[in-house]
Amino acid sequence: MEAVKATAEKICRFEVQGARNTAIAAVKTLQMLAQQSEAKNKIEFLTNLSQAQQLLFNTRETEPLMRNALHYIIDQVQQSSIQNVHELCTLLVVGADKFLSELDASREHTAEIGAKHIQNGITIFTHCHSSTATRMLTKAKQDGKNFRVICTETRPAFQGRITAREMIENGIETTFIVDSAAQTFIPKADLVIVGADAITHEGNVVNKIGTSGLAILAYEARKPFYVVSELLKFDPITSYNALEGIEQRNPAEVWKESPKELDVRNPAFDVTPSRYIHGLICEKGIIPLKNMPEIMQQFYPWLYKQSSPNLHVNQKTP
Ligand code: RUB
Repeated sequence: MEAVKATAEKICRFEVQGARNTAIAAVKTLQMLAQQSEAKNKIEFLTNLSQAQQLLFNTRETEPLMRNALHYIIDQVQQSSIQNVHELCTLLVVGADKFLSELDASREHTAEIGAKHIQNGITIFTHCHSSTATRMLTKAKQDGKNFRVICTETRPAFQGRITAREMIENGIETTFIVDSAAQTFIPKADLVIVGADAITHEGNVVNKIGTSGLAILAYEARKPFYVVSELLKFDPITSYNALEGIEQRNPAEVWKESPKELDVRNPAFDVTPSRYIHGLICEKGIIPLKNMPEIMQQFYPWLYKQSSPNLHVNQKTP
């Protein structure tokens, strides 16, 4: 369990950052746990997996991709008739590999779809660091498109710097701004593209704090606002009337030694209503967010058949 704790700490400290990287790190850690398992029988093996799952789930509240991935992989072991621990380990490792390669294929496909829609000469505004969004922009650049990017620094943890570095390393002309300059710069952009941490049954998108304000600014400036994300960021619990929880991070990230009397808040994410979003660029094409429930039922029906869909208890958004 030490390796699981180490991964959990890295996720909490942002050493692993972004929904996709978080899910990948969690899946790989579960694989490692299975490979090193000393469980004597299936019950013990499943108990170890479930303890690891809880530790990883507790790292970040707003990460349905990680929850969906671990549910999917553990459910396969749980539902199998195999009793031999060694064979169960193989089942888990193979299942996890398959999940990771499908996730990879889905990002590549998403990037191809999105890149086709980037026109020469445009300026794209983005926020925070989404590996899915940066992959799409890099793909467009590799396809020979010339465009500019404006990215926010993304307080308090400055993940926008990761985006800015990645963009210039790929030869994309990039302008870097403080978050509060968004209103000045969105009118200069042609479109806004952000990633997602969670997508709800209603088609609302949860992403890094500040995203919903950008969507409203884009709406006022009459600039299209797109989300680029794997469909598996969809959170099935939102189909059962639960709200997506919003991770509240340590206030010290905002102000290290703030006055004791001061109430410093640090919500990691906010919710952008689907009405501000022109479309979701995903592995199945560019889809209207209001169609999420039907699309998920069609392509990922297993999401609704998880053995423990209520493991994660949601809180109300702030
Ligand atoms: C990162 C963030 C990203 C999404 C999508 O927040 O909001 O836009 O996670 O990223 P944090 P990806 O830095 O708090 O994790 O496309 O890589 O899944």
